[in-house]
Amino acid sequence: MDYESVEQIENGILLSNVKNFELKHIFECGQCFRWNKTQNGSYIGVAFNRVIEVQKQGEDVIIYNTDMKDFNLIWKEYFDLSTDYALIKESLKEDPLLNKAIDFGYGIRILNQECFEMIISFITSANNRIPMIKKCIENMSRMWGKPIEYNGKTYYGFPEVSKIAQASISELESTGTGFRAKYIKDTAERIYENNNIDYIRSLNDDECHNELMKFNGIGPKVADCIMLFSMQKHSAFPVDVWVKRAMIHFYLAPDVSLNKIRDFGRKKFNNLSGFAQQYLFYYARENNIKLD
Ligand code: 8HG
Repeated sequence: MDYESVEQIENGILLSNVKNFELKHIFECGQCFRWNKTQNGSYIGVAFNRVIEVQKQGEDVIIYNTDMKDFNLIWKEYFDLSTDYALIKESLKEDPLLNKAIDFGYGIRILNQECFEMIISFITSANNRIPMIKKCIENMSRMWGKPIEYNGKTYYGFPEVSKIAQASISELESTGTGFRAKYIKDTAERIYENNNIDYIRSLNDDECHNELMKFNGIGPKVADCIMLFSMQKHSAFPVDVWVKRAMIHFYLAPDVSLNKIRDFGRKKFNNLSGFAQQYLFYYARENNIKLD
């Protein structure tokens, strides 16, 4: 467990002596799209139809606008607080090449986010840039999500499956998703009809990956992101251009297809592949590494 104790405070909860928890690393490592930094250095985000604000004070973490009930029900798992990241890092650091990436993003934690939201978010992510993906998701939430007030501002929860399934393609396009609008609608319709996310999640990693790829707009990379960020499947190794560059940079892996790099990474890191991928993605993107 990566914190010592938790207590209720006036407008939230306080976690003391939290280890392996850096706000910038967690919220800016590419895994989430609904978190924004405030002027005082805290981050405000929307998840599970709630708005929370997270702040670090020394080794303590304060989560505002919540209570012990929601902490135990939602946030403890959302922030993956029962996982000992020191163990994961120690094990991954046996590989000396990953050291540099881990030292750089030492406070990363994999967030356990909502499946449907991740499915739609990562369909939106295909050939897209993170600031644009964030805008699309914000627009969808504004159009079909539940309004939530916090500190005089209105935020919006991520829409229910039915809302996106029933939206028109042109409405979906108007959120900025472009050619992905029809995939989003089709996938939401199928999930609405079959109600099969829990089933897909219950499958083993390889079967889950195959099943996700049956949806329109979900290829190997998008399926891996969904599995890693919302289904706790840690053998997932999503390879985008940044991870590809990092793998070539660190491992002198040959410049081959994304699928070959995926196989190479999964063999190397096994059930810690997803974590390794996140340290690599963050390192490569923040340092803008290029191949020479
Ligand atoms: O966390 C991520 N890992 C990987 N491998 N790819 C990601 C993550 N987050 C994210 O948005 N992407 C994709 O990378 C979306 C987009 O295609 C690109 C942004 O640099």
